[in-house]
Amino acid sequence: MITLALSKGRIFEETLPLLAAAGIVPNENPESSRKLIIGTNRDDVRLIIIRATDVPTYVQHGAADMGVAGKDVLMEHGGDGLYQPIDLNIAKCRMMVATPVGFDYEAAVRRGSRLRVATKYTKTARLHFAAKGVHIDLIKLYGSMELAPLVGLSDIIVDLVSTGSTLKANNLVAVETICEISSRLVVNQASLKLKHDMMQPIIEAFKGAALSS
Ligand code: PRT
Ligand code: MG
Repeated sequence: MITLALSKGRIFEETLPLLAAAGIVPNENPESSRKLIIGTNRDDVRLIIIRATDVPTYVQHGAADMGVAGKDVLMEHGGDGLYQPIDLNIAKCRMMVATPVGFDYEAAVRRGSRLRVATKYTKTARLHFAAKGVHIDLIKLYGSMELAPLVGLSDIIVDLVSTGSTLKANNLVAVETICEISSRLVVNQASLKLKHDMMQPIIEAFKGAALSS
């Protein structure tokens, strides 16, 4: 049995065509089903539906043989015990620094001001500002980072941006790109050795579909 870990929403939706390329069709839609384990048209493949940030943990411990997770999630997790074979080119966005409109970020950085940064991505933010030599106070949040500067919790935020409409709606502006983000297929190393013959064709199909998309 091969267990593939996915999260609901955009990761599930954008992985569907890749699954199809591997001949795998889920029996249910996780948006409407409350089941956490979803069967597929193949007796030897099942899906588990978990929070995006939990995908690397399940794969690392072998509770899932493979999974799809954003590079943002993988950078925070660290990726121990994970084999990261393929950039799937899905769920694309950017990790960015954003500030309230009118905040002079460049000047603040030049002055060496101590910036208060609100983010879910503390490891990524710490590395980014350390590399720039900017002193920061990190404020860890679990969501809606865009609110923090509006109510004085932070000066700036580090968050994912795709269309930019969330920033715009909250009178914020992106001032710096930290990195480009897409989702990756991560694989448990022990599983890959033990179940190589079952897993390799799925990996190859994902690779082919990702390249042609
Ligand atoms: O939502 P939940 O708290 O359950 O978990 P999650 O946010 O980690 O999961 P989900 O499904 O929202 O995101 C899964 C993955 O999709 C992330 O790990 C990213 O790799 C990727 N992805 C791609 C995004 C976005 N685009 C994105 N725009 N994840 C989140 N966003 C959010 C962003 O944080 C911001 O709040 O959307 C908002 C901005 O969108 P725009 O279009 O207004 O710029
Ligand atoms: Mg989300």
